[in-house]
Amino acid sequence: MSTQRFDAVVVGAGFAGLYMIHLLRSEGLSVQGVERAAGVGGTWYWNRYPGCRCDVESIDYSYQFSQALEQDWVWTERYAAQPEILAYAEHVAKRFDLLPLIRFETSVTRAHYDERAHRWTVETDKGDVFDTRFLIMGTGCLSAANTPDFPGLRNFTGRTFHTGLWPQNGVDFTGRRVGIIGTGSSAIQSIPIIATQAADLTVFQRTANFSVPARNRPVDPATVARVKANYADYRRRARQQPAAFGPDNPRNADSVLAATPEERTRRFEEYWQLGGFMFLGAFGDLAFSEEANAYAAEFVRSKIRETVKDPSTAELLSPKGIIGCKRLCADTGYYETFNRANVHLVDVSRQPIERFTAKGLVTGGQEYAFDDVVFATGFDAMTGSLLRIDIRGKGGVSLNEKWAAGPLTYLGLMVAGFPNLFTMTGPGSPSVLANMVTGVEQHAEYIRDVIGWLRDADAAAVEAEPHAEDEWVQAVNARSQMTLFPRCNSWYLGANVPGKPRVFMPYIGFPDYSAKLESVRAANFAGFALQR
Ligand code: N01
Repeated sequence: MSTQRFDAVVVGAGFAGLYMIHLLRSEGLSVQGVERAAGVGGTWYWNRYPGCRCDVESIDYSYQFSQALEQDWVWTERYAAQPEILAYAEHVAKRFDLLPLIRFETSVTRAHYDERAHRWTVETDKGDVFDTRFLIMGTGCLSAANTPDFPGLRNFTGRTFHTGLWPQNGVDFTGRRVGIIGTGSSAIQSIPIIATQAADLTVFQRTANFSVPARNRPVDPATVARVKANYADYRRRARQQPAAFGPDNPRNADSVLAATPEERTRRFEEYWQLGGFMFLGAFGDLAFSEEANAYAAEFVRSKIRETVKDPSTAELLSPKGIIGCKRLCADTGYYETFNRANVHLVDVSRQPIERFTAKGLVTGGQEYAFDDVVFATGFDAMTGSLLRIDIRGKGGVSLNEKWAAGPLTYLGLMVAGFPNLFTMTGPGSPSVLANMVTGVEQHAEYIRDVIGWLRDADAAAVEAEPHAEDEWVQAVNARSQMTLFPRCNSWYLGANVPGKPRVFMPYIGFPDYSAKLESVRAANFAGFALQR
């Protein structure tokens, strides 16, 4: 196949890739999008498991670059479900005529930088070879599915599914014996629904997770009308929030430690009723002090004990650690599901899953037989989707080598030694700790501006300066140390993937990050070096 030349190749057609393609084309660049899936939507294309929905409210979880789009699109639920978000991504792709620019069912396998030409050679599994000046990775933070390497898995004769790679046409569990491994967000959303279909559902739990009721409901037309009447102001206020959403959500700054027991309970109850992440806004010190956090954790445990009838199951479902350290889950009827006679909970914290057999799996010396096993075992987060591609920068150094001890980036956007390569919502940016749609829009616009700066200067390439990268990595780390985030084995730290370096990857605090981007811009893109 002959080599095709472009100004930019954008990898991924999720929310990040779609907007990046749109912006670069508007700037007059020739752009080729490449997407592994058969359609757009990224995470919302692949995660089709029952109950899948967003934990950021739909009023926030949408693009803000087009006022017409913002006004026209109508969400039906407070927390949009996967089919609706996928329909939105498809609508955007059609409305802005992006589909002709994307090659679907195609995965990028290699990307090597030619230092003399200042260009990337990009190869795909379909045999394409693209010669491009800019390479922009919109490959997602939670798109490399993680299936543990269980011995004997290949011997299992039943069906297996991963929540993050769910079959296009859904799965019928009617009358079947189903096992599910994991109790993260994906499991907590899917378990209540699978339980209503399956003859029997067994949940294998290694670590109990904190979950709060989502309190999902149809959108309130009055709220939507109020927000849409001045969406720009709503968005501006949202960007000032730590996670870039929910500007109208009540948040308290006062300390739980200063409250009386009655005040504490009243406040926690009030925030429990609001639903979702808002619970953690009940007091200002929950993310910073273990002593403060323990009160919130105990409140949730008391709710679990109230809800789950069998005391030993309730005890097993009660998380021991810091609430909000692993990502808080938002559910619809999760704990209630364990009151069903056809649902069983198996603790694999002390006796791990040993192996699979033809009939099922073995733990604690006991074999459990299944027709279907669901892996709700998460993702190789933030770096996995980048490192599975053979990316080589200057001197033939691979990204895998460069990141052997953990990801190194400047602003989560560029990597020293890898000119003209951009990582959208990369490690070192707020990414998964903020509204992802707002994060990708911010990055797409910033990348466009860095490229514009390069073109105005008639330069050949732009690269992060090593000292700027070092300082930024330290800043990201120092920030995380001010919080409780590093104190548990979360995927934010890579702790869920055996052998992955333990480094806290996202930058905490969207407003400070935005201020940093703007100060870098004002200083003529300090920390980025042009090459001629
Ligand atoms: O994955 P997870 P997820 N044996 O990594 C267990 C987003 N998301 O797909 O905690 C037994 O959270 C593992 O146990 P442990 C959201 O950001 C959002 O659920 O490591 N168990 C854990 O229980 C979320 O945080 C939404 O001990 C094993 C589970 O598998 C992120 O995606 C919905 C195991 C993995 O949980 C990831 O969520 C869904 C083993 N060998 C997802 N290996 C919403 O918007 C792993 N586990 C609401």
